[in-house]
Amino acid sequence: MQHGIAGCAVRIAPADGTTATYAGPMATRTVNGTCHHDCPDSCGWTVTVDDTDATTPIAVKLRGNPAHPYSAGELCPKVNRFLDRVYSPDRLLYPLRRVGPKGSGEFERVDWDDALAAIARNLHRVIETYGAEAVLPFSDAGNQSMLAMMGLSGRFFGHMGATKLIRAICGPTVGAAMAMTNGTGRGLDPEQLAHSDLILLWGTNTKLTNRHLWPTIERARERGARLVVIDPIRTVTAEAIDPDRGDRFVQPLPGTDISMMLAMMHVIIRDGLTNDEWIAAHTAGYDELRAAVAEWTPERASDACGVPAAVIGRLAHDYATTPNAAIRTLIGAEHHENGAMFFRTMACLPALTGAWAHRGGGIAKSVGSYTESQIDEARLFRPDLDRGDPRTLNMSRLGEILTSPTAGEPTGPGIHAFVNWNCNPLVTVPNADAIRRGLARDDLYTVVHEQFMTDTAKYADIVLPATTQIESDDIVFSWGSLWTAYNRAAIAPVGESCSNTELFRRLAGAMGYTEPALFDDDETLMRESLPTIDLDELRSKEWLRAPYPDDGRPFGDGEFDTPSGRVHLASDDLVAIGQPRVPTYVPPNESPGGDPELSARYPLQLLTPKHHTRFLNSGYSHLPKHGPAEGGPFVELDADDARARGLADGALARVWNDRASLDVPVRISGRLRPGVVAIPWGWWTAHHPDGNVANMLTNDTLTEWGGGVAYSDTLVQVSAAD
Ligand SMILES: Nc1nc2c(c(=O)[nH]1)N[C@H]1C(S)=C(S)[C@@H](COP(=O)(O)OP(=O)(O)OC[C@H]3O[C@@H](n4cnc5c(=O)[nH]c(N)nc54)[C@H](O)[C@@H]3O)O[C@H]1N2
Ligand SMILES: Nc1nc2c(c(=O)[nH]1)N[C@H]1C(S)=C(S)[C@@H](COP(=O)(O)OP(=O)(O)OC[C@H]3O[C@@H](n4cnc5c(=O)[nH]c(N)nc54)[C@H](O)[C@@H]3O)O[C@H]1N2
Ligand code: SF4
Ligand SMILES: [Mo]
Repeated sequence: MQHGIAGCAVRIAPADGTTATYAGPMATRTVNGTCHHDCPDSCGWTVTVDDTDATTPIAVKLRGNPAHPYSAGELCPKVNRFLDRVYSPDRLLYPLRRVGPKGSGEFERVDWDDALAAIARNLHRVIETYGAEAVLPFSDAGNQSMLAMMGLSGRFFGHMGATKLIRAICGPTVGAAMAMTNGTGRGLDPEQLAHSDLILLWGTNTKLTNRHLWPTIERARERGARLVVIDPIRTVTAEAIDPDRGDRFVQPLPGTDISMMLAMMHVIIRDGLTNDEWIAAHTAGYDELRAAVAEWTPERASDACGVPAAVIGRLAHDYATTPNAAIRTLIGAEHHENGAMFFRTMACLPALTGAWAHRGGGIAKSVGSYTESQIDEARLFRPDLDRGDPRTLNMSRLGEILTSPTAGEPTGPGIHAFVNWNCNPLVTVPNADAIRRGLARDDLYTVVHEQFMTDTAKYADIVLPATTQIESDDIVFSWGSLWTAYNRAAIAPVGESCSNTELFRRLAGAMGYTEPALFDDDETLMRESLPTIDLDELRSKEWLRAPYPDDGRPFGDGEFDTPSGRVHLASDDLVAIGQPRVPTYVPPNESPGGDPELSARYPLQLLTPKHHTRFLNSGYSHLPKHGPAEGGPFVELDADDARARGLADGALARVWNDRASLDVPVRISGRLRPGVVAIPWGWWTAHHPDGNVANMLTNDTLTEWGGGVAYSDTLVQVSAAD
């Protein structure tokens, strides 16, 4: 943290709507922090704070911190306006009690003591009537800092004996999938892509979702590296390729890539491009894999994935003849019924060519497996405090959990209390119309801790105000780079808001709990949970790099984390969970290759991707400098699909399936294959004329293993809206 005095004249509108004026020079200081968003970049920022009124320091500027080792001074169009969020007139500043029907948004202000007493009374009532498993804690990575995401909530609900939530809507499946092949989810540090000669951006939209990695890719390109983007959408990242330099865009149909990977392996083996020495020394099950891919000619794969056989053949050759070829992947491809097999199969590719032996070769995914491994989970979560062995329920099945008459049966009682923070499920979780019906239940007691009156919060009995990242200290473990960074609070909590850890201390007190570990302060939590990180050093240096091999190669010695130390091209662990030993392509059930009857009724595959540069998930569409600037939601169609339905550009279309329907204007584009449509995700009910959202259409089937969810396997029909 730097201190300084600056004589600038800045005007800001304080939260109460009054205009502050300054008679003289402001007394300002700067405070460094780290972005908390669920984004791989975890950028460093600097907040300028005006201390003129010593009782209420005000943040007047927030900019990228040029000294940050990864983001190097740049933020993004979401967070460049972060102070508009902090001081938004719509920010929740006080506890609220619902006075109108659920969903109406009618609330009245109450004080914290009354709010906490009401919550404790109702949670005790539910626990006494149905048992503690009738309480469902529900959160995700709205703030992915350590304290905000992992501090105290686990202890609080564990001590209560509440149902445990499987939070796997984003990321865990990728790691669980790769582990079936390599014994670990570890991979390349993405910054190693700078050393690669061929980079496959496979199911990731780097320029939009991971923008601070782009300079690394550009460095590789300056050295002559070629780029291949593999995505069912011609994204902004796909637009960045240069075919004249040998770059390529490959456009499979959603959920079909495994067939293409199998065919690539077929070609690599058929054409003698394998690294036989490396295979013999470091893999197990090669013969079985070879037999499995023998039938997967590029022609057969082409029928499944829509990519011409010649393109698959060329891709296989380019990949196998570039020793240090790198695959960069992130989350997008996980969201299919075969999302785990996608990554398990992908992990076989570098094993056939020995790419891991070369600097810049291998697979780069989330690096959370390096950074977050520095957290001692037993010390942070304290499972020793857990009461009993409560059931687990998967967050992606929330609609079903809240609406089935015996929600949660047969393993426990229905859900009667819902405590939600760090997540806006009505907009972000699939099959959201069922969630809405569930949240509307009169017999469900709902508490939401939020910064804004979200679609979900409108269904709460009590809404509690949450701080933003500049209002409390925390530590951010990046999953896009190896840097772990400190976040220093720049200002005091705005209004009566409180941080997530403070929320759970208050709730524990209100519940009458006496276990001391439920009341640990933030300093204790940070000091005790990080055995390999010196907190004072982290604070003074501001960021520390997670341990990673000096030569850049995570498996340079060819030793993997499987029991045999080898890459498992065939895997007994998969058999143990009812999956095939070798990579296998099964089309998603909700896809044209899956259920013919369903796809006859709903012939179009719907993607609902992250699309807008000014949005981060569901968190910005409601803000005046974000939503209106992005122009509103739409459904994107190929020209032939639109013409076949008599839909002109801009016409209002109805997109529907058995789950829900959504009215949205048509945008005809050349970015999609025929048969694939896309609706950008992140808009709220208020942004749609029919009061629905994109996730009301999406599929909540889980991935084969790893607990992920298949919202990108959604079939719909589109027609003109009446
Ligand atoms: N259709 C479709 N659905 C998707 C996706 C998609 O691409 N398409 N992506 C999926 C993915 S990858 C993810 S990660 C999820 C994200 O889903 P969510 O986790 O719901 O996403 P966010 O919008 O990032 O954050 C949710 C809320 O957290 C609040 N928040 C921020 N900081 C704090 C805090 O410190 N305390 C509290 N209490 N609240 C805070 C914000 O105000 C915001 O309303 O959505 C998934 N759903
Ligand atoms: N601007 C912006 N940035 C963000 C976010 C945001 O909302 N807005 N969200 C943040 C979050 S929570 C996350 S998890 C990351 C996600 O980062 P990414 O994983 O890079 O992003 P996604 O858009 O989820 O998915 C990437 C691509 O996968 C493609 N895809 C879908 N299905 C398939 C398939 O079957 N095969 C192939 N090859 N590709 C497929 C989609 O079309 C999409 O272009 O982004 C983060 N960054
Ligand atoms: S949302 Fe992502 S890109 Fe934007 S400032 Fe935060 S970490 Fe950086
Ligand atoms: Mo995510």
